[in-house]
Amino acid sequence: MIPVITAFERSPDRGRGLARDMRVRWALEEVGQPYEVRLLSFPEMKQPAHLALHPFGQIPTWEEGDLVLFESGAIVLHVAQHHPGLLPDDPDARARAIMWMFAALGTVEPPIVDLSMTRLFERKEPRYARRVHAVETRTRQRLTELSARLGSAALLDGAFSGGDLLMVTVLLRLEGTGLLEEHPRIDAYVARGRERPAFRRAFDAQHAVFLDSLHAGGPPPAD
Ligand SMILES: N[C@@H](CCC(=O)N[C@@H](CS)C(=O)NCC(=O)O)C(=O)O
Repeated sequence: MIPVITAFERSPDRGRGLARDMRVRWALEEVGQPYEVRLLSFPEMKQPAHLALHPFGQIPTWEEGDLVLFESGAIVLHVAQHHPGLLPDDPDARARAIMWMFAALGTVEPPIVDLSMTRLFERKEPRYARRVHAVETRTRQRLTELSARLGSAALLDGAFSGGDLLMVTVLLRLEGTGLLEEHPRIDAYVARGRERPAFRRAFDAQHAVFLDSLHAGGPPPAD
């Protein structure tokens, strides 16, 4: 059965691959599984039909027969558990790969999302500069710690895993901020992720949605 995922009809990131359907698309491309995409407008995401799938009215979701999932991390883990390619067979290595998936979403993503939301929505607030500085400091700390752990390794723990996939998608949000460049090892790590053919296929697929949205009625609001 071909799963159906949801994604923005008009992504606010203008096709930069930062919306969370990107990580699900990438996981499916890594394991070679076909999928379909149902595009949603913002109003549609808040309608009862979508809220029945996703209690918070967000994307992505996953529909596969009777199974409905939300939360991109849970969806990527589901893909990884059902298809070879994203989790090692060795039980200890598998547990560590899942640990890195949680670390990406639970420990590294929060300050990064906080930083981009602050820049997006608080620019006119009186304490904007102080707030950005504080969130950048927290982000830098995580990057310093991650870089120390990565060391000279190409990947987080041996072979490419769902942990790397989620970590790279989380770090991608920092492109253009200058923070990645402060950590050449992490910068190179993200570049290695971007160079994977499966990443490129997933990126192109979501970018095509952005290009279609331009043809359909003008660009979405800039982020
Ligand atoms: N923790 C959730 C976050 C989902 C999320 O924030 N999705 C965004 C797009 S990347 C969204 O739907 N935003 C619109 C909204 O919250 O109304 C996940 O990883 O799936």
